[in-house]
Amino acid sequence: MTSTTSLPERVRVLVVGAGFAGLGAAIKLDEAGQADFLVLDKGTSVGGTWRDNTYPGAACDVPSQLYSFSFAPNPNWSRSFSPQPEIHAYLQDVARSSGVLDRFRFGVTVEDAAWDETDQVWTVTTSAGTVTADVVISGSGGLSEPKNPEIKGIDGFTGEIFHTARWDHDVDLAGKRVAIIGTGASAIQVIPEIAKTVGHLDVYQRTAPWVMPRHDRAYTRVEKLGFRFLPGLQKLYRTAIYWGRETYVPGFVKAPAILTPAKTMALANIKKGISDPELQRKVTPDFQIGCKRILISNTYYPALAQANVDVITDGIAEITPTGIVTSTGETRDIDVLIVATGFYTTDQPIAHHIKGRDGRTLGDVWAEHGMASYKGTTAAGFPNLFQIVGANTGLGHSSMVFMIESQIAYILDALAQMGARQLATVEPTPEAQKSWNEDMQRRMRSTVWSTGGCASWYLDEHGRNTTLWPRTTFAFRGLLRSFDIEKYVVTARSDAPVSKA
Ligand code: N01
Repeated sequence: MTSTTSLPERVRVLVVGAGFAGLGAAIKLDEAGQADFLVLDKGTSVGGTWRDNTYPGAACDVPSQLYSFSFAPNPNWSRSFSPQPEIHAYLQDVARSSGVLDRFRFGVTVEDAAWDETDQVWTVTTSAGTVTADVVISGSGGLSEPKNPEIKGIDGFTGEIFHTARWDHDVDLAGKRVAIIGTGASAIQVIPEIAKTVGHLDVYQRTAPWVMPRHDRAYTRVEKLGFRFLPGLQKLYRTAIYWGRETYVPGFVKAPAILTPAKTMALANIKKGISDPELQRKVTPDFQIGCKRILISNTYYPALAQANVDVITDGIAEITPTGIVTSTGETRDIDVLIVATGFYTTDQPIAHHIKGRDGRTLGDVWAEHGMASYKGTTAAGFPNLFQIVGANTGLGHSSMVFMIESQIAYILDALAQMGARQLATVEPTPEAQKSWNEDMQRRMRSTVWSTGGCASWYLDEHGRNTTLWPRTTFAFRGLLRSFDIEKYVVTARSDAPVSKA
């Protein structure tokens, strides 16, 4: 992979991030003949979250068939739910075969981006120098900045400590006393793997998650041959899974009673994996299923039932140099502390480094009214900035790749229209953005995410859901099918301001 850090002074389009979003954007820019673009990533290869999350047990909890670009099907999936190394390998293969890797610069951290109103360009400061760009496409990810818990004494812990998203493979857990904080999607994948080798594992659970059975299986030889030689077969699988999810999920979001059978299955999953009634009680959730992401695992509950694993539901009062003290005063010494405490979602650190037309950062703007955008992709006051996986584009039920491809198509159309109309800038009108966000929040009010009696990373500090998409993915695709320039303020290349198109 290219790893040089020499950057051009100026490019037409700068793409930040080399995950599904950045790679997909690069391929489509290339296909569209947009020759002058550059992709920057702080890591050493493509892959984004699928490069960074290397914890034991890391795997996709969305079916493999949905986890590829529509233009690059992957006949090599080994299972119905792909393990992380396979997804990372897939993205590397796609990057290599698409021939765009010479536009990527790895090991380059984007530090700041500021809109220059005089020259109508973005000035982007990076660890390898400054680049100016007419257009910035941010593909830095909605779940990419790990969030460490703010717990008294944590900085003074003298043992090994790391976040699941930054797994320290140099630490050998065999025989060690290990604690893990968190029981979300990452933790429930890690726990069964490490419970096999650690001496003792303390699982600090603040909220018990709903965990359904995982219908995972290895693909048969016949299926694999079919995927390779009958491309239609993979398309059929993919379409069936999409439609299955799309018809069911929007219903449960509004009418959680639809999930009663799922709740029954999740409760049976507890009973199947755990025989101790006290432990069963501890891990039984106390909120409406669907309010938080529904997790899937066949191995999580059996791992919790192992003799070398304890589930601790008392709050954490303090972390000492050698262990954890709970709110009841119990102290447990440990050698290694793993934090599985999630990511910055509604207050993304990168937003504080993107400065718009009036000198305020996206973070400043969001601090006032919460994360907001137009169509999850553009933002008033931030000309020529396109964010893939922006506000209200996340999914709990289906593939983000579908959403990402929808956004890429919208951005490519924006660039095409800018070219055809000789425009220097495009920026959504404040009215268009306001109306879009009001519609999002109106739709959110009656969803299980708002009414289900849980706190989750979907909601911001004001209780607004600014992360998830409340409709079908097909509706999203329809709305982003073409760049609706009438909702944008544009300026002509001559720099003469032009009123609304
Ligand atoms: O993070 P989370 P995650 N003290 O935020 C607890 C995606 N993903 O990394 O529930 C004690 O969900 C917190 O407790 P509570 C997926 O979209 C996908 O697991 O807030 N505990 C919770 O238990 C997912 O939703 C895959 O009460 C604290 C946990 O830490 C998203 O990433 C795999 C605490 C955080 O759970 C995030 O998942 C993995 C504190 N101070 C992840 N702070 C796929 O398979 C937090 N917690 C595709």
